Amino acid sequence: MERGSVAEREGLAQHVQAFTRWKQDVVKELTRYRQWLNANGLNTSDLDVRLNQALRTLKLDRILLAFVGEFSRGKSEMINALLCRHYGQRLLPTRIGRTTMCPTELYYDASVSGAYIKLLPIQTRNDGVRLSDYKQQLEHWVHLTINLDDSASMKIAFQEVAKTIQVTKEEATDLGFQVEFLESSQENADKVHVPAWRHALINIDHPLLRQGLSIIDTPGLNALGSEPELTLSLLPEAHAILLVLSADTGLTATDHTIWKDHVRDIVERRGAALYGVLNKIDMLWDEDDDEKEVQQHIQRLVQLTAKQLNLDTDHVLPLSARMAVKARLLADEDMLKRSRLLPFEQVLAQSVVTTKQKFFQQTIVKDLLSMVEGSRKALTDRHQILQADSQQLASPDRHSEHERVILTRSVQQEQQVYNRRLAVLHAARKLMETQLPKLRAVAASELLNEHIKTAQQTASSGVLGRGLTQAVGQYFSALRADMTRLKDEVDYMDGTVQKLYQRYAQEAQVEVLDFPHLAVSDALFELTQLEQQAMPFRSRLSNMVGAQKASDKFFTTVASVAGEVYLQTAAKAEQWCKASLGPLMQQTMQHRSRVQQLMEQLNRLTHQGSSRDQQVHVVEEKIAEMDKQVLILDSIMQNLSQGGSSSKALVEPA
Ligand SMILES: Nc1nc2c(ncn2[C@@H]2O[C@H](COP(=O)(O)OP(=O)(O)O)[C@@H](O)[C@H]2O)c(=O)[nH]1
Ligand SMILES: [Mg+2]
Repeated sequence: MERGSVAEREGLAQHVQAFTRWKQDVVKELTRYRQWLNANGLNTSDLDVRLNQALRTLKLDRILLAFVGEFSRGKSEMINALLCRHYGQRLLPTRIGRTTMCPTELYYDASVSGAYIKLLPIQTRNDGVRLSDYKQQLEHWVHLTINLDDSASMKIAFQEVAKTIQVTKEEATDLGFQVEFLESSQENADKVHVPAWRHALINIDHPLLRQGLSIIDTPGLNALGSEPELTLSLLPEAHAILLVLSADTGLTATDHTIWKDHVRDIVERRGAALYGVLNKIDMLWDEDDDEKEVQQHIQRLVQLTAKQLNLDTDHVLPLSARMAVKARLLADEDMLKRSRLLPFEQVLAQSVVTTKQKFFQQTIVKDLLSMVEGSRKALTDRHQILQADSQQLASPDRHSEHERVILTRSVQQEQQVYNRRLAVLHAARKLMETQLPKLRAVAASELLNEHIKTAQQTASSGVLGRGLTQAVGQYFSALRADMTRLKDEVDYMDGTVQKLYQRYAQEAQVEVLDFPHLAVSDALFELTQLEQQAMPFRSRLSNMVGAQKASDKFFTTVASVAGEVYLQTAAKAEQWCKASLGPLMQQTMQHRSRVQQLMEQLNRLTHQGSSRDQQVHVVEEKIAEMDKQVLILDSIMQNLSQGGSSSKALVEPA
């Protein structure tokens, strides 16, 4: 057990823990429901796919916090403040000057044993392979084991992350760095220091990380500018971005550039929560300063920063990371309070954890509830029929011949309706089969490769710098043109599907069902945003002398990040096309089981040879069994909508 005051118990760790428990509860109910479906022979492939998807989303779910800012703003110290209580010591080394120039990810992976640091050599930038691909090939990384019980060995391991190597200025440019911002070598005037590692992955067992929190610590501006993938694809995955500033300087020109070129558009594109953190507020106190004046000064700083970053004032958080670390290590509540760490943690918890839980409630839980409700409805329908059966059996003056005639007629009628439903469904399926190739023709990997090739030709034929700008522009136009065609196809199909559903409803004399829709416009928006995000890199590279290699690599990165959006959308369109008839299929199947039930009933009536008592008994047993099943579903529904059986929900159910 960790030590902890009342205040500590309201911190980030507790929120994250409660959220994890909540997710586990949802998984538990989902599993119960699946078992129920299987036990009752009611699992369809359509339902199973939906359940599996939900399960995967819940299990893989992580909360990602990204720390962004110029070096020495105290990002590493802030991460220490979040994590140090558990270890009783600082985790990351903090130093004055350009220390960690290597982006670092901290997480816990339960599938491997032992803490480690994995380091990707900086030279791998030369081979044009994306970081995300290297993450799949861990054999290319240098592996260091860390011993969390031995602080000296930990220090050495973490210091390795900050190691630099000396390369010539040309080599540094090829690697994408702006030479004028690099430290020169003491021994050789032609050489400069660059970080030895391109990226670090740190796997450690910490309660917060164990619960699914991951942290990205990014280096300053020059390192961000030299690895476009961070801005274009890693940071956009974050749920909250913390732009770390120093309270003693406020927003500087470099801070502003980081915000403008690397943060602002991500927030627009992905809707991540953005916070400005004013660190080092302890520097605002002098021995004899009046407390009230200092607080007022902090408040003014908060307001100014909020205005500069276009944020609400409650998104600017004053903090002293150094004080917070000290306070946690000494368990000094007073100091902890002055450090303002807990309000900071609470805001994070509120914005990330609560928002996520709400999102899950509105998507996965809602979807689950509607599935369970569907099953319950099917059960109660059957229940009614059985009840009618049982009443008939029990009534003393039954005219079984008359009943049989009526029942036979209704079986025939239902069978006809079923056949009509099936006919519409078959026609619909055929239509979708002919549509699928049309979707594939407007957006596919072969087309994407063509666009890349054409743009690469433009890049190499143009004047340096200009060529790159033209190539990127041309590439994005081509992608957008395909996406627009895809959108037209999807919209057209959506209309067709709508008509099919109407025809089906007419034939079956039921209400028109709702079906899933797909918004390709989201992808179009994302492409536009991505192109905008690539803009600062383009101008930076065209201003860099001798940056041909860096330009080529930049294009490869942009092309592949945008290509992912393109291919994912094409895949989604295909999935959508296949899934759009799901509700029709499910209803048709339900109708089939209704016809079967009526037939069973008819059967019972025809074979009245067995004693009436026996029949009554069989039906009543069935009803009792069904009542039990309804109760199980009710309890699943109740647990789901109340936020789990064992834990207290963080937010009110939607
Ligand atoms: N006074 C003061 N110094 C801090 C604070 N947080 C960090 N520092 C110092 O600022 C320097 C840089 O910190 P570090 O965490 O390495 O910054 P990073 O480069 O942004 O990761 C170190 O000397 C830290 O001790 C703080 O809250 N107050
Ligand atoms: Mg650092």
